[in-house]
Parts: sequence; structure tokens; C-alpha cells
Amino acid sequence: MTETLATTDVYSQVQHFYAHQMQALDGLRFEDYAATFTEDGTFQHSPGAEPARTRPGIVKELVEFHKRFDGDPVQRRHWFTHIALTPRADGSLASTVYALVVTVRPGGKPEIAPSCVVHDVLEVSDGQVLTRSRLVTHDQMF
Ligand code: SDN
Repeated sequence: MTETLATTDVYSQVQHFYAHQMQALDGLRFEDYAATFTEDGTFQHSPGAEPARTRPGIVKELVEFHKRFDGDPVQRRHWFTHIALTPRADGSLASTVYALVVTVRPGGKPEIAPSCVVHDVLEVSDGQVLTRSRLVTHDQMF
């Protein structure tokens, strides 16, 4: 079992990375979010959609997606828990994470939707973490 575990150091680097990455997304800083992917990174946030490819492609996809909230004073937050890391043969990490998207509007109550599982491949080198690929599955799509 030991060889399948990531070290505590790597685990905390990944937690720190995710905190910055997802705060960039929730702050609508899409360039900063895209910069947390490798140059050739891929990102699929919803089932059935074509994955966005490369950092400019990820920014474009997020700008497009968020147009649905134009004129809607919504704050979305992506909460990550249960980060499970498994080293891969090529030195990257498979990361499987539970994610809840929490939505709040002024004066309203937080709503949780969707409930997701995030399947990432992460590259970690010299203390730097980048997402090589991200596939998000949604629990309501069974
Ligand atoms: O980046 C993510 C996302 C994400 O970007 C999502 C987006 O809309 C833009 C990391 C982890 C999970 C997610 C989940 C989503 C949900 C998706 C669809 C929606 O909110 O309706």
C-alpha cells in the first residue's frame, strides 16, 4: 500500500494549489485559473461537452459558460473535499476529488448544485503543481 500513497508534503502542496485555483475561478479570474493548467491542458466541466484545450481555450470556455449569469448577481463557490491522490507510472498524480458548487444570491440561502466528482491528472515538479487534465462528472447524470 505504501507505494500507492502520495507524501504528506505533496498532499499539502496539492491542497494549497486547489485553494488558489478554485478561488481564481470563483473570483472570475479566468486567466489565473487557466494558468493553473499545463499549456496543453484539457478541461471538461460538464458531461457531453467537448473538452476545452490549452489555456486560451479554457478561458474562452469559461467566459462563454458564465454569460448565463450576466445581470444575475450570483456568487458561486466550488468546495473541494476528499482529495484522493494516486501516483501514476509517468510521475504524474491521479487526483479524485468531491466538489460541491454552492450558489448564493443577495439575501438568499446557499443552494448546492451540482454535486460533482473531479478527475484530475496533476503534474508536480519542483514544488509546482499544474493540472494536465480535468474531467468533472455530475452526480445527477447517472
Ligand atoms: O472547474 C471546476 C468546475 C467547473 O468549472 C464547473 C463549471 O460549471 C464551470 C472544478 C470542479 C468542479 C466544477 C464544476 C463545475 C460545474 C459546471 C456546471 C454547472 O455549474 O452547472
